[in-house]
Amino acid sequence: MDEGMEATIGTKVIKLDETDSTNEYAKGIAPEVPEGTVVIAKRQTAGKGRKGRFWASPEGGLWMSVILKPQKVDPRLVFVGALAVADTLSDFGLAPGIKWPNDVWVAGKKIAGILTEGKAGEYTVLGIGLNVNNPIPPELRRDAISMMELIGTPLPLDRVLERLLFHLNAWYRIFKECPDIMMAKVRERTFILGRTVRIVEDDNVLIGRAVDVLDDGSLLLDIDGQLRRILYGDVSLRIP
Ligand code: BT5
Repeated sequence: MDEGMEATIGTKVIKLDETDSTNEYAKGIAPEVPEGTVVIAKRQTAGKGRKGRFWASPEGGLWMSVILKPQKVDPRLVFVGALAVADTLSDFGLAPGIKWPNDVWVAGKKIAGILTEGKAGEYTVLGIGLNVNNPIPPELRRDAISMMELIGTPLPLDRVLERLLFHLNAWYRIFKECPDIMMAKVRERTFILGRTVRIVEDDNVLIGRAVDVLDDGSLLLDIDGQLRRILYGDVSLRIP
């Protein structure tokens, strides 16, 4: 594909009132649609996080999936989403931080989550859930927050989407041209560095100090003076 033909994220946007999960919908159409196609739903009836965890998706939030067709599957694509969300939040005057590997937090609470899924050699679906004007279910209120709650007034969802698409395009381009530049920004935006964290992977728990995010996207952990690389996967990171 030559420069002039480069796909733009959001040229084609499929807007739905309701679907089970925009990631599922996007995976269903991915082979037939051009790269950059976006699926967005007002509400999801079965919004999901990693490992099939539940993602609360009532009306008012931004629930969307971007269909990408990179040359090869790269776990660092999740950071294209995290950085674009973080830049969008900054545009609205908020101070976001990335919680490796796939969350964006503001004021000590989760405001967005990213879920990438794909089929090797064919497509990657970059799912983004951002709490904008939606209510947060009571059981999540201790750990989750919305833009409306932080800013004190509802926001025009279209405007948030427009900023997000702008930043997604910018970061996807940087990712393709020079992923190390993207990773430098991830490092800058990652708020857990220097802190003690708990990594939970199935039954295995590791406690250590988060030292760095490496260029391949992994997290460097200092466990009692021993450095250990934690690969991006289905690990959860908690702050004790
Ligand atoms: C994630 O998973 O954070 C990825 C979430 C991706 C959601 C988007 S929405 C559009 C697209 N379509 C989908 O079906 N999914 C994507 P994970 O790291 O596993 O975190 C899940 C955990 O976040 C849950 O177990 C809850 O504790 C918490 N959670 C659920 N809903 C939330 C919400 N609305 N805001 C903040 N935290 C939430």
